[in-house]
Amino acid sequence: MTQDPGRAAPAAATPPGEGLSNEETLAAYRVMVLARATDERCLTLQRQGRIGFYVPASGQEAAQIGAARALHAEDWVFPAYRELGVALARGVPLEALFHQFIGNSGDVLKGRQMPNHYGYREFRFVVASSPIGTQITQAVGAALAARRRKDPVVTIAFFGDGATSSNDFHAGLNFAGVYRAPTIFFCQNNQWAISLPREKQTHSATLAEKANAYGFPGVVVDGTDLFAVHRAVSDARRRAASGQGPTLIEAQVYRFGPHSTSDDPRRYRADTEVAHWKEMDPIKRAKELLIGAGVLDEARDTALWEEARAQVSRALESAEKTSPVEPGTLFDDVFAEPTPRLVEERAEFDRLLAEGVIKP
Ligand SMILES: Cc1ncc(C[n+]2csc(CCOP(=O)(O)OP(=O)(O)O)c2C)c(N)n1
Repeated sequence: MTQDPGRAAPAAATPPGEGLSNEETLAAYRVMVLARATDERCLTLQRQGRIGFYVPASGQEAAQIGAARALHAEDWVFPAYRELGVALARGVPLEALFHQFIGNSGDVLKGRQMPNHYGYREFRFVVASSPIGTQITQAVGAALAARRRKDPVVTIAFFGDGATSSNDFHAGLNFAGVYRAPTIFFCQNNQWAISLPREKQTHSATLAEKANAYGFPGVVVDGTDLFAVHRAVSDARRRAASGQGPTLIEAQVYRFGPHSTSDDPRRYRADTEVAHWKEMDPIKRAKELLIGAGVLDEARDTALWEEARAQVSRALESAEKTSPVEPGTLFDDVFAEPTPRLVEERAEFDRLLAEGVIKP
């Protein structure tokens, strides 16, 4: 395992064939393109007022999809709010995501979560946490609980560079080290925590080296290289599943867009820095490798992008046609058996609805 200090160098990407077959690589590339197409569309949709809030992941596709494809179906993902690529790679349908972005009656979370904070039990993708780092301790707890039940599950926590300064990072990694939890800590160091640069986050040379303090390996990986990420997560999964304990992976990436639809990154970072990292655009790198391996050409690539954009449009259209959440569902799933107070509130709510005081 390597520990390269500093930022990712634009080294030649690992060639296909190492860990991922050409077919698997093409499948991963399709998901990368779908994630990027979704991102591009959603930023516009938020500006048009058609969705309320969005957190883009452009630039982080290789890290997310490379990691997700190294996991097994039984593993549990504990994401932050920027893991679109992971959700898509786990098989979450795009329609389901758009239902959540809009918060309509097709949303399994019934429109109760902040947009972009989705979760899907059947894909073992836990609802994203907004408070930074809380998913780290949850992933460790779930891994330890699974081990007690003799359930061969590995958990993975996704988080950013900023989360390494959180209390939960320390508590989670310390517990995981002591109890050898079958957990992978996957840090996407995208160089910025909103407007705070990596240099001001910590004086550690790398984020991966923080694992030394907890007694398990820390690995730096070029997060723009799909194959390198896939290999690092496969190794970490093997370690976790065989009882050797956790691994911290620092995938060095860059967030191409804003932190969310609520900020303007031009106010805090230089265009030259963005341009530098765009030379290592993970989608461009994967495409070049696939063309080199003879499994993709420009015409197929264009068709693939068109299909991805059409898929986004179809998912959006279906979500926009879906009815809003029934206001009365607000009282569902609160308690297994509604309490007397809740029953009273619901009756009052229904009365106000009938009188037209509350508009559906
Ligand atoms: C405990 C807590 N403190 C502060 C915030 C406000 N906040 C939201 S996102 C964010 C930056 C997180 O950066 P990082 O962990 O690097 O992840 P990234 O957004 O870059 O993916 C902050 C400070 C929060 N959500 N939770």
